[in-house]
Amino acid sequence: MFCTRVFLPAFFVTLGLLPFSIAPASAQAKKTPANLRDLLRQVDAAKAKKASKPAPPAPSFPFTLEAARAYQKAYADWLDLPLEWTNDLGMTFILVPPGRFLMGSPKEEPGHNLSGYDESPRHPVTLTRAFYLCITETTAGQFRNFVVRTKFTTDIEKTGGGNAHDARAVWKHRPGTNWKKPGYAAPFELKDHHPVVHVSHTDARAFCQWLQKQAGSQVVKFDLPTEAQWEWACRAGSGDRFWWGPDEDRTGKVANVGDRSLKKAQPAWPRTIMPMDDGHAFLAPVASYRANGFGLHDMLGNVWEFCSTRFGKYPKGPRTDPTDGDPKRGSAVRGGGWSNIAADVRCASRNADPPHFGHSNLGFRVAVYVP
Ligand SMILES: [Ca+2]
Ligand SMILES: [Ca+2]
Repeated sequence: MFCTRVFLPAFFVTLGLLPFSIAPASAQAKKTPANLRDLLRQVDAAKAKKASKPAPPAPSFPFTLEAARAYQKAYADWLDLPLEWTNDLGMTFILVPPGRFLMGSPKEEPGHNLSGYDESPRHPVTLTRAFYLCITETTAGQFRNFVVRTKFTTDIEKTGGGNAHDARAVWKHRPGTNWKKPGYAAPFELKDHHPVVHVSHTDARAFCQWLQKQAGSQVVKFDLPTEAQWEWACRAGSGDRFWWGPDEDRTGKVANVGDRSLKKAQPAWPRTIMPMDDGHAFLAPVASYRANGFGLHDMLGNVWEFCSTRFGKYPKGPRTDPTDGDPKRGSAVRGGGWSNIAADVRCASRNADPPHFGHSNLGFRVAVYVP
């Protein structure tokens, strides 16, 4: 189930003709996966029921990929909620259980604070509630469906273009770029299953609000993850630089980063690149790379992801369910993208962007909160 890739036929998505009960093709052969209506029914039933036994304890951090999967499954069973479910747009959400972890990175971690956004001090964070997180970044096809149905105009379209790299990796305002035309400096054909880019934090939130309206229920809440939820979900038990361990990837199988494929497409790219060929110079179709311990793809790499909360300096002490950092700073963005190397694509790497900013390596992922 951790390899589930569910994409709607481009035809339906492009025309906005989304049958209400369409089941993802890959799932039809097997057992029908839970959908939003199943989730709402189970949330209702779970609310009426009293817990007969205590919640499964979170493994002590750090923990292994196997422990992450076992705990996640046990927690979903305990809540009497589906481990994963898929909405009518083909977005699959998986349960991320609560727990305690160390957020940020130690000073000796290679790449620590490289972007100028402070990852210190590493501090304990407790998340008290389970939530669902989409196993992939939001795709261009999913976003197109929203645009077609609501006649939505993105911030970047309003301002005539977003930010994109030129052939020499200088990123600047590029007139005419938008979510349909990412504006890469070498040939690229945007497909429905690529992550959407050139969307602002405001646009991402509008998409979540539309999903909320489509759900026809206020029982569950669609939003972006908080920065702390994002890092806990990305780590999936890992206390290392990456969710797969302490070492930079050399296989090209776990994250889409700035590598030899990028250099081949853009020979004048002056920045350091990763030594492997991961197969994608720019955006990769979502879920092209291996999932982490919680079954989430591309938490590191492909596109940076907006969080719901604002960037801010970390406190010295422990925190529980942290929300906004500094209200004067931009929204936290996480995970690094196709143009970055390992130092920027770590579990603790941070960045921040203002509410109407968009870029060709910046997208988002949706979270769903259950009562
Ligand atoms: Ca790449
Ligand atoms: Ca990502």
